[in-house]
Amino acid sequence: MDHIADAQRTDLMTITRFVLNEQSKHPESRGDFTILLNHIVLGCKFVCSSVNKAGLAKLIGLAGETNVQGEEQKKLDVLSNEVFIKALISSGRTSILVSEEDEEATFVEASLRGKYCVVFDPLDGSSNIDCGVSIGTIFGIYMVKDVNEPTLEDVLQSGKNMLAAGYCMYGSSCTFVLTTGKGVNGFTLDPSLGEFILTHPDIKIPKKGKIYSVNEGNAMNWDGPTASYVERCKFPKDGSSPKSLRYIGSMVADVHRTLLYGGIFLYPADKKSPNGKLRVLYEVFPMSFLMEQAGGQAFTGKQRALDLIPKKLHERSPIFLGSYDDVEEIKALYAAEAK
Ligand code: FDP
Repeated sequence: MDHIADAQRTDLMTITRFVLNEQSKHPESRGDFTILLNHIVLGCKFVCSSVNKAGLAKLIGLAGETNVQGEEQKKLDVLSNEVFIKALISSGRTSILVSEEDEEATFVEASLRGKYCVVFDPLDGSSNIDCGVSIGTIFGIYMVKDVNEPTLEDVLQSGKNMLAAGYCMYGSSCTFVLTTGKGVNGFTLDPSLGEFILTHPDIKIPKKGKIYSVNEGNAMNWDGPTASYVERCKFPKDGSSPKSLRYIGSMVADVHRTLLYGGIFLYPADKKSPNGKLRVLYEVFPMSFLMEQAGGQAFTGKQRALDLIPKKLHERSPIFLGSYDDVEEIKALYAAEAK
């Protein structure tokens, strides 16, 4: 019998225990981050359960957009947004919230204010909901400068100032991936316990990967470096095997696979969308932070992604992220073009 493996199986490292362990290394800490994270985790569990029931709910409500009680059914992304906003405000640890669903930032009223700002996409990849493809929640956390006077500048900061970031993927299992700037750890929801358990400690992305991930339907509008890079993936010049193409079209799922298996995920600029599609604050930054913490890189086509300073809440940026060597290759192509 393998006693060590058995001990690990019965000694469950829940996400709360993991974060409390980290907190105990900082004697000055008052547990605010742990409380905030617990509220984010609660939101994720709610969305996970709603996503799992979505197909069924749709069947029950076949006659239209109403359920059996005759109530109008809220779309999942709207519902998820409401759940996160309420959970984050009630944590008493936030000052400003920026959600993909809301045009304006939410400023928390003074009596409930705390020192953190949270930027998030409550349900990313939502065009995939109806066909059962994995979707997810993405979030990033900043510290407010002055709790008495939060301003938009607290969230319009460079990505390298993020304190923590992560995502929760609602897929064949529900997986929560987190960085607090000291590596990346993955937790899987045990539905029978209702707890996220550490299943992927200290995730490191392979230095080079065998997969590229991009919407090739946009190829006719790509710029030179992106087009040459994808051509090289298919027809390598160094005698190596071509890369495989995998594109789900749901950022959390594509990035999760890239993190675990290696390779590169691209959402480049093109002639129709000169800034790409993905949003800086709650897609590009959190995923770039995770990639760097796992040993990979994230690049915009011009600079390190985390060096960007967004001017607007819902600003977009091209993004190339993944294995260190693969991103290095695309950086070289953009550098050569700039000469
Ligand atoms: P969606 O439109 O389904 O919400 O930013 C949103 C996003 O999905 C990402 O999750 C995904 O990576 C990307 O858009 C897919 O875009 P394309 O359909 O243009 O490939």
